[in-house]
Amino acid sequence: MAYVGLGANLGRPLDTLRWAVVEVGRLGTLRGVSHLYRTAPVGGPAGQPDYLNAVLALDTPLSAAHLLAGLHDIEARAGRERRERWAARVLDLDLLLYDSVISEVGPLLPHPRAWERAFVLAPLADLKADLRHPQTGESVRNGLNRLGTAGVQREDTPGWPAA
Ligand code: PH2
Ligand code: MG
Ligand code: MG
Repeated sequence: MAYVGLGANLGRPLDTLRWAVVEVGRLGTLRGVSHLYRTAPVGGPAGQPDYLNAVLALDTPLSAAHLLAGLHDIEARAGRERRERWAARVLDLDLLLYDSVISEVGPLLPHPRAWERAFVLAPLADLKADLRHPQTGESVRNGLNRLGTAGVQREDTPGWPAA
């Protein structure tokens, strides 16, 4: 199973994320869609709009590298422009986990900051709270308790295909 983080804070984030769920689903078989979260921006320039974040679980025949290429292609088709690091963006798709693969080349796995960000762990906990970090062994639930959920608010949105 692969887990993909979705984020957007420019344009029409809800429409973009809805579209992205369908597009990411075409890279394999969707096994889960988290709730949607409205989250305060972490890092980057001051004054950014809030993000909408979610996480998808995907079974895919693609390798991690091909999956990441597919995610980048979807970002590009959403009109993503790569500017300064952590700048506001139309769509960000992050490969968080790919089975329990640990990799320090190619796609970095697990995503290096996944267990440091409540905007990742809160939606991931909707799908699999007992999932453990392949290196540290910390569960998603414990990581979220450690980080706290300040700035991360579940958004119950009609029509969102939630967990
Ligand atoms: N993504 C970032 C930087 N900061 N903050 C929130 N709330 N949500 C994100 O998805 C996010 C962020 C870099 O990818
Ligand atoms: Mg990101
Ligand atoms: Mg990214």
